[in-house]
Amino acid sequence: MENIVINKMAMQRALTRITYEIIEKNKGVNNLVIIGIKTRGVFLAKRIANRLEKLENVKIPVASIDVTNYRDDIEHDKQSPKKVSVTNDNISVEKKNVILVDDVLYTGRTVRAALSAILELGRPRTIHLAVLVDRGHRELPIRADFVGKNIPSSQSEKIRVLMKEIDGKDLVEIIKN
Ligand code: 3GP
Ligand code: 5GP
Ligand code: MG
Repeated sequence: MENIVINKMAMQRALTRITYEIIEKNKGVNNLVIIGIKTRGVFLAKRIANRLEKLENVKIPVASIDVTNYRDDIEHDKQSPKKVSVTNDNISVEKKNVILVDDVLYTGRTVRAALSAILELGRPRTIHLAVLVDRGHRELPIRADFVGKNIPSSQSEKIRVLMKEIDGKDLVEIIKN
């Protein structure tokens, strides 16, 4: 059974609200850097950056991060040492206000891994977390600062996030097994 929990308009509104919340929390957009967690977190990061740029008339640096190799719950091949891949090599997080963006927040292990990776790049002034969906079930003391929608879920359910950039449409649905 499938059930739409965020439609196209709701996704747009949630991202617009989060954009304003980011401006308010940071008292502007100075020294802001946005880092999206692959895959869909990167598209969300770009959409937020576009909105910020339109509102504040400044260029916002966006990077993407792949933290698969940093997760503590995935067995790692000894041959491939833990490695962060940040796509925008020119990005500097030193003394910056970093906004980390992901689509779904669940156990918190992905975010924990992303935090480690970012802190290895430098020492940001702040790191805040923005997610489109918080589905609960945290296993670590991690919370989001900006949330599109809280969707309490059972562990057997899955949240399917579709984004126009790769899926052809904007939609979030809850899939009950
Ligand atoms: P994403 O890379 O855009 O976040 O992990 C690969 C994809 O599988 C993810 O896309 C995510 O949407 C989807 N997915 C669904 N359930 C899970 C889950 O429990 N864990 C992870 N890591 N991904 C999930
Ligand atoms: P966590 O590390 O917090 O358990 O999970 C966060 C990551 O796992 C997110 O980046 C997301 O891709 C993925 N994830 C976990 N549960 C779900 C889910 O129900 N739906 C989707 N789309 N992704 C999930
Ligand atoms: Mg994700």
